Amino acid sequence: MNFNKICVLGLGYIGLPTASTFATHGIRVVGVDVNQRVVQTLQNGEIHIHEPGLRTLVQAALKSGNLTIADHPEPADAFIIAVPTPFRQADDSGQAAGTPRADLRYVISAAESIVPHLRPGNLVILESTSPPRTTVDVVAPILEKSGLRAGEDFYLAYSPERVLPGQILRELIENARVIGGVNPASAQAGHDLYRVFVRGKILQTTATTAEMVKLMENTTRDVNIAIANEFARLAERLGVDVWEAIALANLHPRINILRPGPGVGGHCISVDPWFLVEAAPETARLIRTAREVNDEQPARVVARIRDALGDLTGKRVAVLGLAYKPDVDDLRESPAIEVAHLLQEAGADVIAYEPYKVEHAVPGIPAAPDLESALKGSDILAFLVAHTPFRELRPEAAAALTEARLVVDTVNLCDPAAWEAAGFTLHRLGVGI
Ligand code: SAJ
Repeated sequence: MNFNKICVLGLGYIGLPTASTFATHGIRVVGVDVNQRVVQTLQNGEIHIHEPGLRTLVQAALKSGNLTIADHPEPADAFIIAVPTPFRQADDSGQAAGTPRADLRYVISAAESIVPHLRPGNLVILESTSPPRTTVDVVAPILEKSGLRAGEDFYLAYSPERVLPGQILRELIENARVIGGVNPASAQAGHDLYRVFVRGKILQTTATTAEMVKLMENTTRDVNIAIANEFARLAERLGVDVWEAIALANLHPRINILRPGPGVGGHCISVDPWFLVEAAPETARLIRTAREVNDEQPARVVARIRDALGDLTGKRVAVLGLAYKPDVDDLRESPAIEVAHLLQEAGADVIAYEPYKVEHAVPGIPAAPDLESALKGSDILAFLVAHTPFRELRPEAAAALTEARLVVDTVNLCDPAAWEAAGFTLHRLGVGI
């Protein structure tokens, strides 16, 4: 199949790089977003999200004339839906109390907006991470309101995005891509579209398998992080240094234990496993427990800070790092922010320093303009993200900036001997005494 023009609905972390990459590969692309601010920002040649290399790519795509930005779809050969699928707590849906459910309203309204433009022979691809069966049970019936039949009159497929924030542009092109069609012809049409720029393998399967693949990937990572966090708790109980134990265990050729930490953040791994729990709560028991273990980590970090400091009332805590993982500026679903809020609830006076987003503007969390202002007057330093600037901080330099001599290290970035030699007492997550 040949594609001259495509419409990408949703210009976020996935839609914008995808739209721009198609455009720089010679396809005419209409990038659609319902948010007027996003539309205007892009029309002015600016971008609203941070990702290395994205600004240059978007500007090249706009300059080529192949990428245009609009607030509604128009007729095209293919439509790609890349809108968010957040999750919300259960309501009266009959799910066990507290089981978050996928919120499909953006997927539904994007599919509805395509209906008036859908023509025989078109291809529609859903990329948003979704509960299994969404493509066949939710998206197909909406598109069929056009009078056309999915798989017969138009092609319909699911293709998960698997790119790592911070490396999106490279991984978009190089990663293997899974395309699941509602029938083989739809998977083939999806293959033909992504072949335009994907250099990795393109593997064809069914739509529901492709949905499941994506959820299994992120769930596996979540469960693996949960076991690392559980090992850290056991190590604290048993008087073991979990970091040393993990390093030794990982010498085994078939073992790769991940890193414990203050919790699992970001908009994917902390969300996607719930889509499997939602699909079969009575079956997805391990998955639910792993989610709960990881979600408890921020409270455990606060408990460690309390162990070090005693009553937190009025104590000044330098929260070092707010991003959801090292060396990114993305604060979405960040466990570090939850730690900051829990500290405040316990009466602490929190000052946060995020080197990649100095003016972070998280409501209620005061931002230090630099490390010096964060450290000055603090009673304790809490390292919550293993950012490179923190890794490179020399303990003598830190000691010169603050009277505080207590450090809580939740990400194993402090060399214990060096920090202790500089006069600090170190409390390390996952290290028992
Ligand atoms: N984390 C740990 N310990 C570890 C590894 C990670 O606590 O050993 C934490 C991080 O600090 C962070 C969270 O887990 O808070 C998630 O970070 P991540 O780097 O594991 O993953 P994401 O969310 O940035 O990207 C993931 C990737 N999925 C997998 O690696 C299976 C990416 O390929 C997906 O495209 C992305 O989710 C997504 O959009 O679904």
